[in-house]
Amino acid sequence: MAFRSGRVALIGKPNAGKSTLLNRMVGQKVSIVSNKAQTTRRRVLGILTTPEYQVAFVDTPGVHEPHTRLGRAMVEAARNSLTEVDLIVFVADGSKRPDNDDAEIIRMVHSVPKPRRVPVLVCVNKMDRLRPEHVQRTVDHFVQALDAEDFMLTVATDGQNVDKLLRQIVDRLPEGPPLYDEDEFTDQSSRFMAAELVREKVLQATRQEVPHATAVVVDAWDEPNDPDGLVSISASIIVEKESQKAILIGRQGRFIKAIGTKARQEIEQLLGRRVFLELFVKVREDWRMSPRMLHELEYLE
Ligand SMILES: Nc1nc2c(ncn2[C@@H]2O[C@H](COP(=O)(O)OP(=O)(O)O)[C@@H](O)[C@H]2O)c(=O)[nH]1
Ligand SMILES: [Mg+2]
Repeated sequence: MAFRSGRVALIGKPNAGKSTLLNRMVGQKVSIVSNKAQTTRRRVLGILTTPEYQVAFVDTPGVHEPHTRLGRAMVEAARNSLTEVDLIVFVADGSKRPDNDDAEIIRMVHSVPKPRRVPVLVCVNKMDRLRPEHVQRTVDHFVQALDAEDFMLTVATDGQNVDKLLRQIVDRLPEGPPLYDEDEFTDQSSRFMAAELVREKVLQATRQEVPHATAVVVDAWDEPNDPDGLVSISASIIVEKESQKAILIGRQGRFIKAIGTKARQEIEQLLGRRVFLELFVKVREDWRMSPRMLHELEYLE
């Protein structure tokens, strides 16, 4: 069989499990995951290459009503991805009833003019939380609303049916040569991914307004030539208020220390090298409104 390759957009409302699904399919952690809405802030590319095919997945920020400049950039990133791909996988949250947020994304898919519209697959994820009597209704709803070619029920967290979904995807890819090097698995820099891993640990450990108010930027990265030497990374966690800074530092700095330890372990896995990670917390009011800050954080393209 001829080699197949193409781009596939993962779209769906915040928290549906898009990033978890992406990491599963790529077999590498390329996109951070938490139970907070809007964990993914920009487009993330995850590439899977086998001897038969290459799939470049585009993980998008969940679409939502944007209130800030960051929010607008996130929705824009999701919308742009729809016309730059060969296939769309609409990821639905099977633990919830179809709602307005789903409808909004379905409208977005339909807003692409017909000649540029691409085939859609429906993935009803979190089927471990889907009541059996609701399966048929949920699937029918999304397949009809999106005029989808096929569907799959998945549990992204344990990988159930993810291989079958992948098969459905590959079967719809055009024949052609690979678009990316076979050893590439993302388009993100190690620097950006390290910042994201720190942010993931913050999101997983905090609540309410802190996750949305947090950004992370790597300030310094020192990689010695000796492969056994420590990679020294210094990063700033940016928040909007002094009270948030106090939460993140914690009593006697214990909170930030725990975050640093968890993040360092994952960065070491990512780089395959030992890491010294130094974290600072800084207050920047309104960073989500500032184009300069959003550029520095690589959220604006
Ligand atoms: N029960 C269950 N939880 C899931 C499943 N897939 C993802 N999750 C959880 O749902 C939350 C959101 O996942 P994430 O991948 O960040 O969603 P995204 O916003 O669509 O990218 C995380 O806490 C995941 O662990 C699933 O199949 N079943
Ligand atoms: Mg995500």
